[in-house]
Amino acid sequence: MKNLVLAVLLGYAPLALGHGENAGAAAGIDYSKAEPKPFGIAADPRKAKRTIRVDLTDNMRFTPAVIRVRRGEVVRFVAANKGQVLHEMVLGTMQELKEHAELMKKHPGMEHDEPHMAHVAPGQSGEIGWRFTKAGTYYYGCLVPGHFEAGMLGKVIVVK
Ligand SMILES: [Cu+2]
Repeated sequence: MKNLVLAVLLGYAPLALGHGENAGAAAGIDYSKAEPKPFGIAADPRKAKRTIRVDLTDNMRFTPAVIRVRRGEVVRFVAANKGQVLHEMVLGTMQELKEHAELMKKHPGMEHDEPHMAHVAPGQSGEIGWRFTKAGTYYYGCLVPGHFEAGMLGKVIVVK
């Protein structure tokens, strides 16, 4: 398993450069046109009353791995990559993250950038502004091939 993860990491490494310029998904987003998702809607991080910093590390973990937020509050996530390889923070339902992780395995070079995700080069940080519109349990995962499978997953508990 370890070798597999390593092979995947090495295979993916060159892409890290391409992603490097993306300091945060929040840049250049027109929030008035944000599309509602089952887990909420993109929101201007400048309107957030709360910033939650999440560290992304090469042991395939997010710290913190559990976050509690209030329904309706705008949250600014700052995803800081403390590792040596590309990581990402992608918000979603468990089903969406699983489907997306499968897609990433089939198309490792797939480039996509949406407001609910931040691709973060080593040593950089990315930003996501989000409003969770429904109470429930949602997730954030790293969908760099191999990372999600290795357990790079966190949980957002949205309370009323
Ligand atoms: Cu990762």
